[in-house]
Amino acid sequence: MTSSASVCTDMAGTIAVLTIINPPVNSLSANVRRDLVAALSRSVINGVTGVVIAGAGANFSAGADIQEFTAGLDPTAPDANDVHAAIEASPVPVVAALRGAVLGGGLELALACHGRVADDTARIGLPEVKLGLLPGGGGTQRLPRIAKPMIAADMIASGRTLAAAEAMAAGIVDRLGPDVMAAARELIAKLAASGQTATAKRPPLSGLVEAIETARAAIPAKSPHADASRTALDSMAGAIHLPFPEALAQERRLFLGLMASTPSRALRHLFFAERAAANATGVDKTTRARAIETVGVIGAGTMGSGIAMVFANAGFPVTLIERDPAALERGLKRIRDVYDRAVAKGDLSTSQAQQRLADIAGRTDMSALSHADLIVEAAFEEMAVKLAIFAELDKLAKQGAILATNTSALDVNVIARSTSRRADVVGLHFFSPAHVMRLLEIVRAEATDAQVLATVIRLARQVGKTPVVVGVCDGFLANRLLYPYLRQVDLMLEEGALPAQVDLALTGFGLAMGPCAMLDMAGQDVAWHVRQRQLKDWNPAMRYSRLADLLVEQGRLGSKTGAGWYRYAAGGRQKEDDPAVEAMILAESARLGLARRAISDEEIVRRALYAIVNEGAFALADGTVQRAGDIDVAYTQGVGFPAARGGPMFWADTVGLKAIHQEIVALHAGGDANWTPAPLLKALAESGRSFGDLDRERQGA
Ligand code: T1G
Repeated sequence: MTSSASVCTDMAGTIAVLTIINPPVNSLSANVRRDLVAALSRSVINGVTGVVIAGAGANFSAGADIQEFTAGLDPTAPDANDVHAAIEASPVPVVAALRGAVLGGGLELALACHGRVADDTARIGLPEVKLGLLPGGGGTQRLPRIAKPMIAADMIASGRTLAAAEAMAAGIVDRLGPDVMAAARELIAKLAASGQTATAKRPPLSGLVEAIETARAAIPAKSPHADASRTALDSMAGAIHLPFPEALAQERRLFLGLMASTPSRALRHLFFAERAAANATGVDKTTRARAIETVGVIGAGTMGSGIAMVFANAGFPVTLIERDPAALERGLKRIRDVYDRAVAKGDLSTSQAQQRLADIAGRTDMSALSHADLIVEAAFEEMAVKLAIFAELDKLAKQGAILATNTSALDVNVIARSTSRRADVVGLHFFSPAHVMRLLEIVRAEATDAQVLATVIRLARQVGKTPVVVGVCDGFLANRLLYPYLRQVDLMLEEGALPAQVDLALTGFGLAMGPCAMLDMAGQDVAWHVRQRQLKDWNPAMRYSRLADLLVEQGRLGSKTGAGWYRYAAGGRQKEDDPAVEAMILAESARLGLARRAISDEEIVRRALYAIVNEGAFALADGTVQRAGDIDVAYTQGVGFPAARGGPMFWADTVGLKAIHQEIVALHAGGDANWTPAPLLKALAESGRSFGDLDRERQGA
């Protein structure tokens, strides 16, 4: 065995086995590319009869080292195309042995080999578009020469991953079997006998034109990576019109163009921010987690029934508690309806739905939770109700059980202090609908134990949620930053805008839903309760609009009552402008003596989003949130902020904190304390630093 830093060479008879060693996912960094080319040429010089390329550990390779793109590519190292050309020039067969992740540049490396074998752990795909990129190492040229065109075009445009058997059926994998090394040796023998063909020398498979058009038509208009998908297909079309070397050069140009684009920088930022968000102070990979096998959920309302499905969908037995049989039956029916719809849409098989339903046991007696490892309280959003439940849980829950509350704004410290096991209490704030929204705010109370945090962070990922750890404050993170955002919306309605204009301006910017439609969907009464609580110690220097309160006083609670900022046809979700609301707004402007003025969409976007950014800076300063990246993950996964803009804090960095701070100072000069500039924003702006710089500084600290 000979070994260089990241590739070790073993001999199996006359076959050289080159193993990539670059934990945790064998990304193809500059060193790996350099060492692969060296090991390959050394093997050929030594007269081997074949070469197997494999990955150390569970994965073949997760592709190019994404960090390199941000840090800047190393011009001295062979690039991916150089590595692939060396493989294709090999006088002896080169076979890739695939296990685990075979993604992006990892698959491109395998496609440049003369053959591919895999076991059933292999997950095979070109997910580059999800990073706002395209396969820049020959993937758009070699895949259509190997795989069925429809599948090839769909893989490249959607970024979806295939299981090993699917990849075999698509023609990507030549052999499937538990022992990839044995299969690789057999394939090398066969290729040595029949002669190997470089993938680049093969013609693209027929039907590619239609396949590309079909994939192009299937690109969702609102996809955060729609541009990258279209560009990837443009590059793929090169396989039809251009000789391989020219098509490869075109692919490279298009790749570099995307790499420099804001959407790709934003999506790469979110890739790492999502992983960083799972790291909380005092908790790391060595922190021991508690075993969670059984889960209890208290309350079968909209949130409780959704949370029960989150855990049942991940295979946990769930006990769902309600105060009486009728309420329990309503909750169980809500769950059955969701699964029935999923079966009807083909998202779930009947047996899967039945299994999940069987995993949810409804009870009306809390003592049924005495064996649960985790109990999530999702009862009515009132402190007295929550304290009564936690008092009972304190008595009946087993020692070491984690007691979680799904409150969206109440003080988790107060709830924890009401028990004798404060260290076991944590907030788990799911977003509605809980079984759909990926964001999970993990609210760390003053006494929450590190083990409890480590447990729920890992559990969140296990049930398909993205954890963001936040501190206790009014509204935690996502809602806290929404409050000033919604205040600006109401104030702009007083000054001259109308609900439809505000929503169109922000959906035009890329938000999944405008604030007026969002509050109508969530319920105007929910936000009203929050405002009533906040008004108890309101700072009179902050302008307050009572417009949304007027809606509630008129019983316009949103789509559930058929009217809010908009009116909704009978029971429907289809909204339409309501002249009654316009009249109410104009009357309020007149009552305030405000001369209504034209407000541009740009002003709407700036004021609404600067309010979020400013409050985000306050939250970063007071420790509610550790990283600006956490805010970006929370807003792109929980509040519908466009991922292609990277989240509010990343977006603010693209605008420039100096300009934002200057505008906030100007707005504040108007006398409204809503625009009190965050000192942290001021400091960053004056020192020419960004939120990204702040995160890097804090990570390095
Ligand atoms: N580059 C750099 N770091 C990577 C990485 C990569 N490609 N993939 C993962 N990591 C880090 C990640 O940040 C984390 O670090 C650790 O590895 C474990 O990852 C030319 C342009 C493989 C399915 O898009 O989808 O090839 O937080 O927590 O849940 O055409 O990682 O521990 O410090 O996600 O088990 C295309 C990206 C690249 C695949 C494993 N490839 N990776 O999931 O672990 S672009 C991808 C994943 C490209 C070429 C182009 C997942 C995974 P840390 P993890 P996991």
